Amino acid sequence: MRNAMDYKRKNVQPNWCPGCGNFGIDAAIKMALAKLDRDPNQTVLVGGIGCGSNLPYWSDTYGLVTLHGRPLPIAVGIKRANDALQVIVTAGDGDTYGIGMGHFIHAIRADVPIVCIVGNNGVYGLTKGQASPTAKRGRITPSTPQGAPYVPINPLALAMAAGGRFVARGYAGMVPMLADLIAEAMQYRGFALIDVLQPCVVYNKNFDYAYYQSRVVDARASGHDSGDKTAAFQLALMSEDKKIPIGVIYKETNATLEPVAGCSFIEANDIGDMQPLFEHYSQFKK
Ligand SMILES: Cc1ncc(C[n+]2csc(CCOP(=O)(O)OP(=O)(O)O)c2C)c(N)n1
Ligand SMILES: [Mg+2]
Repeated sequence: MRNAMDYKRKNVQPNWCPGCGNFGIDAAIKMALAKLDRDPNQTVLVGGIGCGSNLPYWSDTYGLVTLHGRPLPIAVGIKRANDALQVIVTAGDGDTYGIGMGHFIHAIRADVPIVCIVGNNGVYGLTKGQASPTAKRGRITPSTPQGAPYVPINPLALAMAAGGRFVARGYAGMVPMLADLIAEAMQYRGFALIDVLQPCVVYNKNFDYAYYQSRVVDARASGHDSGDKTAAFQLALMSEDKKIPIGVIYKETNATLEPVAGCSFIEANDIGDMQPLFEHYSQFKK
């Protein structure tokens, strides 16, 4: 059996600020991989650009740090090419819900079995604290000196509205629980979103560990039925001022829906399948 340290890349240390919530996410991913004894050679972490997106650098698995907003289509491509791989996206809220929003919606619709872990810190951490799409309205940041003017994105409600079948919220300050959540997502045969409350102790000081610690509530332990989509929407739409439900919010268990994993086009190495296409293209040759 492997342990979490086996997935840590040797001789490199994360460049995150002391106290960054990404340390908790990083530890939880490695604990989840160990819990399921995943082979590092069959595991691919894919990041975009940002602090959370750098996570593949510190991991002794396969990994890519790609382009801002683009880890999802790349991860979907990897999984379609080789369904045996455990593919995990680690990216920020700016990356996923801002520049990558179109990909987010369509990756959910594609329902390819990958795990998408989003570090939701309310800011663009790497570029020094501008408001992200989840920033509360009125928040003063370097890019919003008069207060963030837009309505914040609700990632969980949005994911369910797009057809998401595994929609969860984690908290970076409760690592063993987050590890269990990630392990559950890793075993799900469909696209799995885990939006993680991730304190950025440098650029979003009001939303620190103390803030979340006093508000997070384990949804299932409090009686939530994660198979009930209406109840799940109610939790997702709940005001977060006093209580914030965490854990699996919605999980569709309808086994009749077979996700689209693997891609017959790539598997088709028999030229016979491709013949009509080649013939069609050959008429455009010079
Ligand atoms: C196309 C493009 N636009 C903008 C940037 C600059 N940039 C780098 S990281 C980043 C935001 C990162 O925020 P988030 O995804 O929330 O990650 P965090 O650093 O908070 O973990 C931006 C705007 C970029 N690298 N590429
Ligand atoms: Mg961010």
